[in-house]
Amino acid sequence: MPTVHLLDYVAGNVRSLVNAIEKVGYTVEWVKSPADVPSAEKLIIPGVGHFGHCLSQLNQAGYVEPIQAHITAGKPFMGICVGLQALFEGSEEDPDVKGLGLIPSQLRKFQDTDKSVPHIGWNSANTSLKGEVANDSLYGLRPSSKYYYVHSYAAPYREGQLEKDGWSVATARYGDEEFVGAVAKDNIFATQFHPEKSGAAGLRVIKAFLEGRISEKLPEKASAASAKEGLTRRVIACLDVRTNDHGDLVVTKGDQYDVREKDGLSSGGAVRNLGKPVEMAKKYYEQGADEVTFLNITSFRNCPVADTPMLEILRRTSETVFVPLTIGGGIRDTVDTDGTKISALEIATMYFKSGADKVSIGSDAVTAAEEYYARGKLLSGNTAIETISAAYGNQAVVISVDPRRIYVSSPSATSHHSIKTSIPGPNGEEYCWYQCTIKGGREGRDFDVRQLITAVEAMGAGEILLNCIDKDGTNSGFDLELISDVKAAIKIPVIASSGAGNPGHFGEVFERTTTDAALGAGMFHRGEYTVRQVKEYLQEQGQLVRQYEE
Ligand code: 1PR
Repeated sequence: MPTVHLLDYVAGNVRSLVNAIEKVGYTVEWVKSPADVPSAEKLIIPGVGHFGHCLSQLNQAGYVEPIQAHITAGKPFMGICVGLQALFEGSEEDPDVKGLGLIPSQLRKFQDTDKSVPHIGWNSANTSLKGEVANDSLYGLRPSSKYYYVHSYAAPYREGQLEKDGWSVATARYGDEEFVGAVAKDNIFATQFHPEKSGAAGLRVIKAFLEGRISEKLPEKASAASAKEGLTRRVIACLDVRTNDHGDLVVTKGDQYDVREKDGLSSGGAVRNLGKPVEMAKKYYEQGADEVTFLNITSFRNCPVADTPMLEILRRTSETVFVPLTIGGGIRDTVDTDGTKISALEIATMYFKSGADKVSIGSDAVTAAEEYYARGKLLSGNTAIETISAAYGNQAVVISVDPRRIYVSSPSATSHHSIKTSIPGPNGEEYCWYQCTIKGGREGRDFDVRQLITAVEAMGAGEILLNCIDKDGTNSGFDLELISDVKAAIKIPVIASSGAGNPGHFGEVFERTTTDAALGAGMFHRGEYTVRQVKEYLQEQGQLVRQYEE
């Protein structure tokens, strides 16, 4: 098999890139030291985390010169995400750190006045080719396709500026900001999006780079005429995974977090078994899910951390599922079965190396946020949120919130942030506050969702997975009041979760709130609706969605 050299300089989450490269028929050889670079024919630099962190790592390890020599020698070079950003002179993210300077401009942070930052999700990469080549693709990029982006900083696009220096550019639009999605010149190609996480469209781009197919005619149906610009509505499938009473790992689903079968009026039967995690993830990928989330809802007690069955599930899933994978459950500092202390960062690293792109933190985030307030809103620097986001970037840290409504007769009846609700409580109460819970809803805290989300945003979380115990498994639609209240308080993206029972509920949450994504579980697992049906519905309603590509 032909080979490609991959430089993993931050112990990053490159499993999915390796899988994508292998999927298109190449094998990966690792660049382990600067001395390996000259023997590389094709070189890929993926980028994870902060611009400054990546560039300083490259500098300190002595990679900058060999990379420049590789590029000057005219050998194929590809940069991904921060790997694209490295080509620029510098970034607002870390003004004191220099980029490679091949492109004489700076990266800027997206404005967050009217949109969430980071920019997370599926967006375009439309080439600015003009004239005779206007209908050609650049490294397999198609105007009709969408690609997975996740970043807070971007190179603003100014028409003609890069082109005058011989660069071909593909752009995307986020709100009213147009930015560089990909660039190419001679032997250099770089993408701000993650092709390895962009389904078949992304695999096509990796293959075109590896095969040196810089430009070719676009198939007619993929032409610019069929393209719609902008970020799509993100639809996520969620799999709650746990061991059943026979010790098998199964996908389960609760009603208001109770995952046991109900026998007549009483609960407490067997754990609901809705299928096998790896097979179900693949099925949802093929139905067009934009992301797949696994929640390990029992954290597999009494098992050495390195043998956690979830690692194997991620390894196998990431071989066939080329969209972002999130894993939650048990991400916290812990003591292993042999007494060794293991940090949350080490656990997250194991998950990333097995194919996860993001980790989701539930209980530990509540504890960390409570401590943050107890310290007078001071960061400690050593919480799971802070350590993981420092190493892998904010976008890799999702906070899973498990709130429950507490009804009150008036706002003055509680010290917590409350809302007026259109769904009155059991005694006709017109107000409620949202209580944070831990341990899968088993323990309620004297702490509200507003306190939690503002604290975790300050601590470096990149996204909120907003469940709602009252709505979970009810098929009655999302808690729109909760979602709107959370969206109003923070800038990081929010994934609406709990209560989806049909495609109309997805339409409703995107129509009536500014949520960034919506997640469903039970309605997909029970086979009542497919992810494709949800997307078809959204499209009929005039919402922009990503189409699944074979
Ligand atoms: O606290 O960091 O160890 O993480 C534990 C994780 O496991 C948390 O993310 C928590 O939400 C999750 N979890 C714990 N117990 C349960 C349970 O159900 N007994 N599942 C549980 C939470 C909720 C959603 C669900 C949506 C959509 N699952 O993820 O998928 O509510 O469901 P629907 O569309 O069918 O209504 P830690």
